[in-house]
Amino acid sequence: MLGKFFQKPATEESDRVPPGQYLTKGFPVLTYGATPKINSEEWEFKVWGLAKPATFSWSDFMALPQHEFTADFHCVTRWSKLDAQWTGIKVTDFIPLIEVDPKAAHVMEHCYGGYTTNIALADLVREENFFAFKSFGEPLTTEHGGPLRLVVPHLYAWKSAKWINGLEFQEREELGFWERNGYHRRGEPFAEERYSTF
Ligand SMILES: Nc1nc2c(c(=O)[nH]1)N[C@H]1C(S)=C(S)[C@@H](COP(=O)(O)O)O[C@H]1N2
Ligand SMILES: [Mo]
Repeated sequence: MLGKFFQKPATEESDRVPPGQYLTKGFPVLTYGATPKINSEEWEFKVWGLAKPATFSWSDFMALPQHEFTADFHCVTRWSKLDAQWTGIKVTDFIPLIEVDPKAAHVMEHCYGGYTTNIALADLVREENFFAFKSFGEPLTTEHGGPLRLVVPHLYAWKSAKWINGLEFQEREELGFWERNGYHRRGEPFAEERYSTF
């Protein structure tokens, strides 16, 4: 019984829905632990590790080009939301502001509240990835990661860090919070990379 909130995909949408996922028209909130409350004046974003250490303010981010994005969103707990609407800044527009060591191949995403998730540098630096500060035209609510979150549409949504406040560049892969707790290190939904296999 899926109920009225979770539906099997219509045929025209089915190729966009990864195996084992159900569609939701709402936008569930999925947070482990407490929800950190940060206003944009005190908000800071840092890079470190195999990148020249640097700190960015809210106005540094807001000075970057802003775009509208439409992206499908797949949670490993089996809900998917198609066509989520966002306003944000492309990861590829942010990266030129920092100096990344050529040895860097992996990144740890860090967040207010202590959540972490790891991602390969090549999976992070993709044209379609963005830092979102609005959702459906409204400022991103705190529960959905406001003031700013990452969105990585091609991986399960646990890689889309809410309240993101830093990127730690690394040579070797380290595991983030869910990855240390049995989830897959990459998490590609069409390959159903849900759980770690070792
Ligand atoms: N900081 C932080 N980011 C997070 C999470 C979290 O618990 N803390 N949950 C992840 C998971 S499992 C999912 S599915 C999405 C959910 O985003 P939403 O709550 O906006 O739907 O955020 C991801 N980013
Ligand atoms: Mo999730």
